[in-house]
Amino acid sequence: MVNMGNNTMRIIDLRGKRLTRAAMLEAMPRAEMGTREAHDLVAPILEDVKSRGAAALRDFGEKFDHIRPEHLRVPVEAMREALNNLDDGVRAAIEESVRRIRAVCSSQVPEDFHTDLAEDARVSQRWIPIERVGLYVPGGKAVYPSSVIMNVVPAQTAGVESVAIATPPSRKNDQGLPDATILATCAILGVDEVYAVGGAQAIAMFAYGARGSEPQDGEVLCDPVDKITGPGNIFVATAKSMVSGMVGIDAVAGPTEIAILADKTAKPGWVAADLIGQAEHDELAGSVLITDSEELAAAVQAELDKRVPRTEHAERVATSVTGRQSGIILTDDLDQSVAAANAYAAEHLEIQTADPYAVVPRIKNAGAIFRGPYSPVPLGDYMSGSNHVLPTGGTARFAVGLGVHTFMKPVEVIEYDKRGLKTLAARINAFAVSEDLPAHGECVLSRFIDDPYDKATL
Ligand code: HSO
Ligand code: ZN
Repeated sequence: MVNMGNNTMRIIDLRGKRLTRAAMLEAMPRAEMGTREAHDLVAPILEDVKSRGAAALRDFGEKFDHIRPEHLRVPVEAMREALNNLDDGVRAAIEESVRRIRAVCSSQVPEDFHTDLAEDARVSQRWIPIERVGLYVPGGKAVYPSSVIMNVVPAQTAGVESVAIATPPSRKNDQGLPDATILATCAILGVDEVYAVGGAQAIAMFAYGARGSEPQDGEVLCDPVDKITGPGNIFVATAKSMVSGMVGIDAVAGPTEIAILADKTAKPGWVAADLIGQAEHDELAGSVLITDSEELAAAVQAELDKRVPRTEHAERVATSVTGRQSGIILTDDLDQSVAAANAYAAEHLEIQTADPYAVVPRIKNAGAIFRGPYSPVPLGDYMSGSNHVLPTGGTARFAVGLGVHTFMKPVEVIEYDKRGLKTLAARINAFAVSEDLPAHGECVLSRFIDDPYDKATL
Protein backbone atom coordinates (compact mmCIF):
# COMPACT_ATOMS: atom_id res chain seq x y z
CA MET A 1 0.00 0.00 0.00
CA VAL A 2 1.31 3.45 -0.87
CA ASN A 3 1.85 5.69 2.09
CA MET A 4 1.91 9.35 1.26
CA GLY A 5 1.02 10.45 4.72
CA ASN A 6 2.66 11.75 7.73
CA ASN A 7 5.44 9.79 9.43
CA THR A 8 6.53 12.47 11.84
CA MET A 9 7.27 11.21 15.32
CA ARG A 10 6.36 13.46 18.18
CA ILE A 11 9.16 15.00 20.20
CA ILE A 12 9.31 14.66 23.94
CA ASP A 13 11.85 17.25 24.99
CA LEU A 14 13.39 16.56 28.37
CA ARG A 15 16.30 18.94 27.86
CA GLY A 16 16.98 21.30 30.72
CA LYS A 17 14.36 19.63 32.87
CA ARG A 18 15.09 18.02 36.21
CA LEU A 19 12.12 15.74 36.51
CA THR A 20 10.93 13.94 39.61
CA ARG A 21 10.52 10.18 39.34
CA ALA A 22 6.75 10.57 38.94
CA ALA A 23 7.10 13.27 36.27
CA MET A 24 9.64 11.19 34.37
CA LEU A 25 7.32 8.18 34.35
CA GLU A 26 4.44 10.40 33.29
CA ALA A 27 6.44 11.85 30.37
CA MET A 28 7.02 8.44 28.77
CA PRO A 29 5.06 7.61 25.62
CA ARG A 30 2.55 4.85 26.33
CA ALA A 31 -0.40 3.27 24.58
CA GLU A 32 -3.79 3.72 26.22
CA MET A 33 -5.13 0.37 27.18
CA GLY A 34 -8.89 0.13 27.45
CA THR A 35 -9.30 -3.26 29.09
CA ARG A 36 -12.80 -2.72 30.46
CA GLU A 37 -14.57 -3.35 27.16
CA ALA A 38 -12.42 -6.39 26.51
CA HIS A 39 -13.34 -7.73 29.94
CA ASP A 40 -17.05 -7.53 29.15
CA LEU A 41 -16.55 -9.34 25.84
CA VAL A 42 -14.31 -12.03 27.25
CA ALA A 43 -16.34 -13.01 30.35
CA PRO A 44 -19.19 -14.73 28.42
CA ILE A 45 -16.65 -16.52 26.19
CA LEU A 46 -14.97 -18.03 29.24
CA GLU A 47 -18.34 -19.10 30.66
CA ASP A 48 -19.49 -20.64 27.41
CA VAL A 49 -16.35 -22.72 26.95
CA LYS A 50 -16.59 -23.83 30.55
CA SER A 51 -20.12 -25.12 30.11
CA ARG A 52 -20.25 -26.27 26.48
CA GLY A 53 -16.64 -27.30 25.83
CA ALA A 54 -15.82 -28.26 22.26
CA ALA A 55 -19.16 -27.10 20.84
CA ALA A 56 -18.44 -23.58 22.09
CA LEU A 57 -14.88 -23.75 20.72
CA ARG A 58 -16.19 -24.59 17.25
CA ASP A 59 -18.78 -21.83 17.40
CA PHE A 60 -16.20 -19.25 18.43
CA GLY A 61 -13.84 -20.41 15.67
CA GLU A 62 -16.60 -19.74 13.19
CA LYS A 63 -17.47 -16.40 14.73
CA PHE A 64 -14.01 -14.92 15.31
CA ASP A 65 -11.71 -16.81 12.93
CA HIS A 66 -14.38 -17.16 10.24
CA ILE A 67 -13.85 -20.86 9.81
CA ARG A 68 -15.36 -23.82 11.60
CA PRO A 69 -12.37 -26.09 12.23
CA GLU A 70 -12.97 -29.66 11.15
CA HIS A 71 -10.61 -30.91 13.85
CA LEU A 72 -10.20 -28.96 17.07
CA ARG A 73 -7.27 -31.20 17.87
CA VAL A 74 -4.94 -31.17 14.91
CA PRO A 75 -4.28 -34.70 13.61
CA VAL A 76 -0.64 -35.76 13.83
CA GLU A 77 -0.67 -36.59 10.10
CA ALA A 78 -1.48 -32.96 9.32
CA MET A 79 1.63 -31.91 11.23
CA ARG A 80 3.77 -34.46 9.47
CA GLU A 81 2.45 -33.28 6.13
CA ALA A 82 3.15 -29.65 7.03
CA LEU A 83 6.73 -30.61 7.85
CA ASN A 84 7.13 -32.48 4.56
CA ASN A 85 5.90 -29.46 2.64
CA LEU A 86 8.03 -26.96 4.54
CA ASP A 87 10.37 -24.85 2.46
CA ASP A 88 13.99 -25.96 2.96
CA GLY A 89 15.26 -22.46 3.71
CA VAL A 90 12.58 -21.89 6.34
CA ARG A 91 13.28 -25.29 7.85
CA ALA A 92 16.97 -24.49 8.13
CA ALA A 93 16.10 -21.16 9.80
CA ILE A 94 13.78 -22.83 12.30
CA GLU A 95 16.36 -25.48 13.11
CA GLU A 96 19.09 -22.90 13.66
CA SER A 97 16.79 -20.93 15.93
CA VAL A 98 15.92 -24.05 17.94
CA ARG A 99 19.58 -25.03 18.28
CA ARG A 100 20.56 -21.64 19.65
CA ILE A 101 17.72 -21.24 22.09
CA ARG A 102 18.20 -24.79 23.34
CA ALA A 103 21.84 -24.01 24.05
CA VAL A 104 20.95 -20.86 26.01
CA CYS A 105 18.12 -22.61 27.84
CA SER A 106 20.35 -25.42 29.00
CA SER A 107 22.60 -22.86 30.74
CA GLN A 108 19.49 -21.33 32.31
CA VAL A 109 18.40 -24.38 34.28
CA PRO A 110 18.48 -23.23 37.89
CA GLU A 111 20.41 -25.28 40.40
CA ASP A 112 19.04 -26.84 43.55
CA PHE A 113 20.84 -25.83 46.71
CA HIS A 114 20.87 -26.50 50.42
CA THR A 115 21.91 -24.47 53.43
CA ASP A 116 23.10 -26.16 56.62
CA LEU A 117 22.21 -23.86 59.49
CA ALA A 118 23.53 -26.10 62.25
CA GLU A 119 23.94 -29.80 62.83
CA ASP A 120 20.81 -31.65 61.68
CA ALA A 121 19.33 -28.39 60.48
CA ARG A 122 19.05 -28.00 56.74
CA VAL A 123 16.86 -26.08 54.32
CA SER A 124 17.11 -27.08 50.70
CA GLN A 125 15.50 -25.81 47.58
CA ARG A 126 14.35 -27.99 44.70
CA TRP A 127 13.33 -26.63 41.32
CA ILE A 128 10.37 -28.67 40.13
CA PRO A 129 9.02 -28.47 36.58
CA ILE A 130 5.39 -27.50 36.16
CA GLU A 131 3.50 -30.61 35.02
CA ARG A 132 1.33 -29.37 32.21
CA VAL A 133 1.47 -26.09 30.32
CA GLY A 134 -0.62 -24.52 27.58
CA LEU A 135 1.18 -22.32 25.11
CA TYR A 136 -0.74 -19.76 23.11
CA VAL A 137 0.56 -18.86 19.67
CA PRO A 138 -1.21 -15.94 18.03
CA GLY A 139 -2.49 -15.78 14.48
CA GLY A 140 -3.88 -12.45 13.37
CA LYS A 141 -1.89 -9.83 11.48
CA ALA A 142 1.17 -11.99 11.33
CA VAL A 143 1.75 -15.63 12.09
CA TYR A 144 4.62 -16.40 14.41
CA PRO A 145 6.19 -19.84 14.24
CA SER A 146 9.10 -18.21 16.07
CA SER A 147 6.84 -17.80 19.12
CA VAL A 148 6.26 -21.56 19.14
CA ILE A 149 10.00 -22.04 19.59
CA MET A 150 10.23 -19.33 22.26
CA ASN A 151 7.58 -21.06 24.38
CA VAL A 152 8.25 -24.72 23.72
CA VAL A 153 12.02 -24.88 24.08
CA PRO A 154 12.23 -23.41 27.61
CA ALA A 155 9.30 -25.60 28.70
CA GLN A 156 11.00 -28.71 27.35
CA THR A 157 14.33 -27.74 28.89
CA ALA A 158 12.60 -27.23 32.24
CA GLY A 159 11.32 -30.80 32.04
CA VAL A 160 7.60 -30.03 31.61
CA GLU A 161 5.93 -33.39 30.91
CA SER A 162 2.95 -32.24 28.99
CA VAL A 163 2.95 -29.34 26.52
CA ALA A 164 -0.17 -28.29 24.60
CA ILE A 165 -0.36 -25.55 21.98
CA ALA A 166 -3.37 -23.56 20.87
CA THR A 167 -3.34 -21.39 17.78
CA PRO A 168 -6.17 -20.04 15.64
CA PRO A 169 -7.61 -22.04 12.75
CA SER A 170 -6.68 -20.58 9.39
CA ARG A 171 -8.97 -19.79 6.45
CA LYS A 172 -6.14 -20.62 4.07
CA ASN A 173 -7.26 -24.25 4.02
CA ASP A 174 -10.81 -25.55 3.98
CA GLN A 175 -10.36 -27.77 7.05
CA GLY A 176 -9.51 -24.83 9.28
CA LEU A 177 -6.11 -26.23 10.18
CA PRO A 178 -3.74 -23.71 11.79
CA ASP A 179 -0.98 -22.13 9.77
CA ALA A 180 1.19 -24.78 8.10
CA THR A 181 4.54 -23.32 9.26
CA ILE A 182 3.30 -23.35 12.85
CA LEU A 183 2.31 -27.00 12.49
CA ALA A 184 5.66 -27.85 10.93
CA THR A 185 7.47 -26.08 13.78
CA CYS A 186 5.47 -28.14 16.29
CA ALA A 187 6.53 -31.27 14.41
CA ILE A 188 10.20 -30.22 14.51
CA LEU A 189 9.92 -29.63 18.25
CA GLY A 190 8.12 -32.92 18.89
CA VAL A 191 4.90 -31.35 20.17
CA ASP A 192 1.89 -33.35 19.07
CA GLU A 193 -0.90 -31.83 21.15
CA VAL A 194 -2.00 -28.89 19.06
CA TYR A 195 -5.44 -27.28 18.96
CA ALA A 196 -6.95 -25.18 16.19
CA VAL A 197 -8.37 -22.80 18.76
CA GLY A 198 -7.56 -19.10 19.07
CA GLY A 199 -8.38 -16.05 21.14
CA ALA A 200 -9.97 -15.92 24.57
CA GLN A 201 -11.63 -19.28 23.93
CA ALA A 202 -8.20 -20.95 23.78
CA ILE A 203 -7.33 -19.51 27.18
CA ALA A 204 -10.64 -20.81 28.55
CA MET A 205 -9.94 -24.26 27.11
CA PHE A 206 -6.55 -24.35 28.80
CA ALA A 207 -7.85 -23.05 32.11
CA TYR A 208 -10.96 -25.23 32.44
CA GLY A 209 -10.22 -28.07 30.06
CA ALA A 210 -12.84 -29.02 27.48
CA ARG A 211 -14.97 -32.02 26.71
CA GLY A 212 -15.90 -33.33 23.27
CA SER A 213 -18.80 -31.79 21.40
CA GLU A 214 -21.24 -34.69 21.04
CA PRO A 215 -23.50 -35.23 24.04
CA GLN A 216 -22.83 -38.98 24.01
CA ASP A 217 -19.07 -38.58 23.96
CA GLY A 218 -18.27 -36.99 27.26
CA GLU A 219 -14.71 -37.62 26.15
CA VAL A 220 -12.03 -35.18 27.15
CA LEU A 221 -10.82 -32.98 24.30
CA CYS A 222 -8.26 -31.06 26.33
CA ASP A 223 -7.11 -31.48 29.92
CA PRO A 224 -6.77 -28.34 31.99
CA VAL A 225 -3.24 -27.01 32.28
CA ASP A 226 -1.32 -25.66 35.27
CA LYS A 227 0.12 -22.61 33.52
CA ILE A 228 -0.61 -20.66 30.34
CA THR A 229 2.08 -18.73 28.51
CA GLY A 230 2.48 -16.88 25.26
CA PRO A 231 1.56 -13.53 23.78
CA GLY A 232 -1.75 -12.59 22.21
CA ASN A 233 -4.07 -9.73 21.41
CA ILE A 234 -6.08 -7.72 23.92
CA PHE A 235 -8.73 -10.47 24.24
CA VAL A 236 -6.14 -13.16 24.89
CA ALA A 237 -4.39 -10.90 27.39
CA THR A 238 -7.65 -10.08 29.15
CA ALA A 239 -8.67 -13.75 29.28
CA LYS A 240 -5.28 -14.64 30.74
CA SER A 241 -5.61 -12.07 33.48
CA MET A 242 -9.14 -13.31 34.23
CA VAL A 243 -8.12 -16.95 34.72
CA SER A 244 -4.91 -16.02 36.51
CA GLY A 245 -4.89 -17.31 40.05
CA MET A 246 -6.80 -20.40 38.98
CA VAL A 247 -3.93 -21.26 36.66
CA GLY A 248 -0.54 -19.63 36.38
CA ILE A 249 0.12 -17.17 33.58
CA ASP A 250 3.38 -15.70 32.37
CA ALA A 251 2.50 -12.06 31.92
CA VAL A 252 -0.24 -10.04 30.39
CA ALA A 253 1.42 -8.89 27.20
CA GLY A 254 0.53 -5.62 25.53
CA PRO A 255 1.61 -4.36 22.11
CA THR A 256 5.28 -4.75 21.36
CA GLU A 257 7.73 -1.86 21.70
CA ILE A 258 11.29 -0.85 21.01
CA ALA A 259 13.40 1.91 22.50
CA ILE A 260 16.71 2.83 20.95
CA LEU A 261 19.18 4.69 23.12
CA ALA A 262 21.48 6.34 20.63
CA ASP A 263 24.00 9.15 20.43
CA LYS A 264 25.44 11.08 17.52
CA THR A 265 27.59 8.13 16.47
CA ALA A 266 24.56 5.98 15.57
CA LYS A 267 23.67 5.36 11.94
CA PRO A 268 20.33 7.08 11.26
CA GLY A 269 19.34 4.54 8.61
CA TRP A 270 19.86 1.63 10.97
CA VAL A 271 18.00 3.34 13.79
CA ALA A 272 15.07 4.13 11.49
CA ALA A 273 15.02 0.57 10.13
CA ASP A 274 14.86 -0.83 13.66
CA LEU A 275 12.03 1.53 14.68
CA ILE A 276 10.10 0.50 11.57
CA GLY A 277 10.81 -3.16 12.25
CA GLN A 278 8.93 -3.22 15.53
CA ALA A 279 6.23 -0.83 14.30
CA GLU A 280 5.43 -3.40 11.63
CA HIS A 281 3.84 -5.65 14.27
CA ASP A 282 0.92 -3.48 15.23
CA GLU A 283 -0.64 -0.04 14.91
CA LEU A 284 -0.28 0.18 18.67
CA ALA A 285 3.39 -0.90 18.72
CA GLY A 286 5.63 1.64 20.41
CA SER A 287 8.76 2.97 18.67
CA VAL A 288 10.88 5.25 20.78
CA LEU A 289 14.20 6.92 20.10
CA ILE A 290 16.06 8.30 23.10
CA THR A 291 18.92 10.57 22.14
CA ASP A 292 20.98 13.53 23.26
CA SER A 293 21.70 14.44 19.65
CA GLU A 294 19.26 16.73 17.89
CA GLU A 295 21.15 16.03 14.64
CA LEU A 296 20.59 12.30 14.99
CA ALA A 297 16.90 12.87 15.78
CA ALA A 298 16.48 14.94 12.61
CA ALA A 299 18.41 12.44 10.51
CA VAL A 300 16.36 9.53 11.82
CA GLN A 301 13.15 11.41 11.05
CA ALA A 302 14.42 12.06 7.51
CA GLU A 303 15.19 8.33 7.14
CA LEU A 304 11.69 7.46 8.37
CA ASP A 305 10.20 9.78 5.78
CA LYS A 306 12.19 7.98 3.09
CA ARG A 307 11.73 4.44 4.33
CA VAL A 308 8.22 4.17 5.72
CA PRO A 309 6.46 4.67 2.35
CA ARG A 310 8.61 1.92 0.85
CA THR A 311 8.03 -0.75 3.44
CA GLU A 312 5.39 -3.44 2.90
CA HIS A 313 3.19 -2.50 5.84
CA ALA A 314 3.56 1.26 5.38
CA GLU A 315 0.13 2.21 6.72
CA ARG A 316 0.49 0.17 9.87
CA VAL A 317 4.01 1.46 10.46
CA ALA A 318 2.97 5.08 9.91
CA THR A 319 0.12 4.71 12.40
CA SER A 320 2.44 3.18 14.93
CA VAL A 321 5.34 5.65 14.68
CA THR A 322 3.04 8.66 14.81
CA GLY A 323 0.91 7.28 17.65
CA ARG A 324 1.00 8.62 21.21
CA GLN A 325 2.87 5.47 22.26
CA SER A 326 5.83 6.45 20.06
CA GLY A 327 8.17 9.40 20.03
CA ILE A 328 11.65 10.85 20.06
CA ILE A 329 12.85 11.67 23.55
CA LEU A 330 15.46 14.43 23.45
CA THR A 331 17.84 14.54 26.38
CA ASP A 332 20.68 16.74 27.67
CA ASP A 333 23.26 13.99 27.77
CA LEU A 334 23.92 10.28 28.10
CA ASP A 335 23.01 10.32 31.81
CA GLN A 336 19.55 11.66 31.08
CA SER A 337 19.18 9.18 28.20
CA VAL A 338 19.93 6.33 30.58
CA ALA A 339 17.43 7.74 33.10
CA ALA A 340 14.77 7.95 30.38
CA ALA A 341 15.49 4.40 29.21
CA ASN A 342 15.12 3.16 32.79
CA ALA A 343 11.85 5.04 33.21
CA TYR A 344 10.46 3.77 29.91
CA ALA A 345 11.49 0.17 30.73
CA ALA A 346 11.25 -0.99 27.13
CA GLU A 347 10.42 -4.50 26.11
CA HIS A 348 13.40 -4.25 23.75
CA LEU A 349 16.17 -1.73 24.38
CA GLU A 350 18.82 -1.22 21.72
CA ILE A 351 21.97 0.64 22.63
CA GLN A 352 23.69 2.36 19.75
CA THR A 353 26.21 4.68 21.34
CA ALA A 354 29.95 5.30 21.03
CA ASP A 355 30.63 2.91 23.92
CA PRO A 356 27.63 0.60 24.29
CA TYR A 357 29.56 -1.66 26.70
CA ALA A 358 29.62 1.17 29.23
CA VAL A 359 25.88 1.73 28.93
CA VAL A 360 24.68 -1.87 29.43
CA PRO A 361 25.54 -2.06 33.15
CA ARG A 362 23.64 1.19 33.76
CA ILE A 363 20.35 -0.24 32.48
CA LYS A 364 18.06 -1.27 35.30
CA ASN A 365 14.79 -1.76 33.45
CA ALA A 366 14.41 -3.51 30.09
CA GLY A 367 12.86 -6.76 28.87
CA ALA A 368 16.03 -7.46 26.89
CA ILE A 369 19.05 -5.32 26.06
CA PHE A 370 20.52 -5.36 22.56
CA ARG A 371 24.10 -4.13 22.78
CA GLY A 372 25.62 -2.33 19.84
CA PRO A 373 24.68 -1.83 16.19
CA TYR A 374 25.02 -5.48 15.24
CA SER A 375 22.49 -6.76 17.77
CA PRO A 376 19.21 -5.55 16.27
CA VAL A 377 15.89 -6.71 17.72
CA PRO A 378 14.99 -9.11 14.89
CA LEU A 379 18.13 -11.07 15.71
CA GLY A 380 16.54 -11.71 19.11
CA ASP A 381 13.12 -12.23 17.57
CA TYR A 382 14.37 -15.16 15.57
CA MET A 383 17.80 -16.49 16.19
CA SER A 384 20.09 -15.04 18.81
CA GLY A 385 19.27 -17.79 21.29
CA SER A 386 17.53 -15.33 23.62
CA ASN A 387 13.77 -15.35 24.17
CA HIS A 388 11.44 -12.93 22.41
CA VAL A 389 8.50 -13.20 24.82
CA LEU A 390 9.29 -10.17 26.97
CA PRO A 391 7.56 -7.80 29.39
CA THR A 392 5.81 -4.85 27.73
CA GLY A 393 4.19 -1.57 28.74
CA GLY A 394 6.82 -0.61 31.30
CA THR A 395 6.34 -3.86 33.27
CA ALA A 396 10.05 -4.59 32.75
CA ARG A 397 10.42 -2.55 35.96
CA PHE A 398 9.38 -5.72 37.80
CA ALA A 399 8.72 -8.49 35.27
CA VAL A 400 11.03 -10.65 33.17
CA GLY A 401 10.93 -12.46 29.85
CA LEU A 402 10.10 -16.09 29.31
CA GLY A 403 12.77 -18.60 30.19
CA VAL A 404 13.35 -21.99 31.77
CA HIS A 405 12.44 -20.44 35.15
CA THR A 406 8.94 -19.67 33.82
CA PHE A 407 8.24 -23.38 33.71
CA MET A 408 9.71 -24.34 37.08
CA LYS A 409 8.84 -23.75 40.72
CA PRO A 410 11.38 -23.47 43.50
CA VAL A 411 10.14 -25.48 46.48
CA GLU A 412 11.85 -25.38 49.84
CA VAL A 413 12.39 -28.62 51.72
CA ILE A 414 12.75 -28.34 55.49
CA GLU A 415 15.08 -31.01 56.76
CA TYR A 416 15.65 -30.83 60.52
CA ASP A 417 16.35 -33.87 62.64
CA LYS A 418 16.09 -34.41 66.39
CA ARG A 419 19.08 -32.36 67.45
CA GLY A 420 18.29 -29.55 65.04
CA LEU A 421 14.75 -29.19 66.33
CA LYS A 422 15.57 -29.63 70.02
CA THR A 423 17.88 -26.63 70.16
CA LEU A 424 15.05 -24.45 68.85
CA ALA A 425 12.13 -25.92 70.81
CA ALA A 426 12.00 -23.29 73.57
CA ARG A 427 12.31 -20.40 71.07
CA ILE A 428 9.61 -21.71 68.81
CA ASN A 429 7.36 -22.12 71.82
CA ALA A 430 8.05 -18.56 72.94
CA PHE A 431 7.17 -17.26 69.50
CA ALA A 432 4.01 -19.35 69.34
CA VAL A 433 2.81 -18.22 72.75
CA SER A 434 3.47 -14.60 71.79
CA GLU A 435 1.17 -15.02 68.79
CA ASP A 436 -1.43 -16.72 70.98
CA LEU A 437 -0.99 -19.93 69.04
CA PRO A 438 0.20 -22.20 71.86
CA ALA A 439 -0.74 -25.39 69.97
CA HIS A 440 2.04 -24.49 67.55
CA GLY A 441 4.49 -24.64 70.41
CA GLU A 442 2.96 -27.84 71.70
CA CYS A 443 3.70 -29.58 68.37
CA VAL A 444 7.38 -29.06 68.96
CA LEU A 445 7.38 -29.65 72.72
CA SER A 446 5.49 -32.94 72.30
CA ARG A 447 8.54 -34.38 70.68
CA PHE A 448 10.72 -33.74 73.73
CA ILE A 449 8.55 -33.74 76.87
CA ASP A 450 5.77 -36.03 78.02
CA ASP A 451 3.11 -33.44 78.80
CA PRO A 452 3.49 -30.25 76.79
CA TYR A 453 0.12 -29.05 78.10
CA ASP A 454 1.34 -28.95 81.69
CA LYS A 455 2.67 -25.45 81.99
CA ALA A 456 4.49 -26.42 85.18
CA THR A 457 6.88 -28.65 83.24
CA LEU A 458 7.81 -25.96 80.75
N1 HSO B 1 9.15 -8.75 18.26
C1 HSO B 1 8.09 -9.65 18.71
C2 HSO B 1 8.37 -11.08 18.44
C3 HSO B 1 8.40 -11.49 17.01
N2 HSO B 1 8.91 -10.78 16.01
C4 HSO B 1 7.94 -12.62 16.45
C5 HSO B 1 8.82 -11.47 14.89
N3 HSO B 1 8.20 -12.58 15.16
C6 HSO B 1 7.87 -9.42 20.21
O1 HSO B 1 9.03 -9.54 20.93
ZN1 ZN C 1 9.36 -8.68 16.06
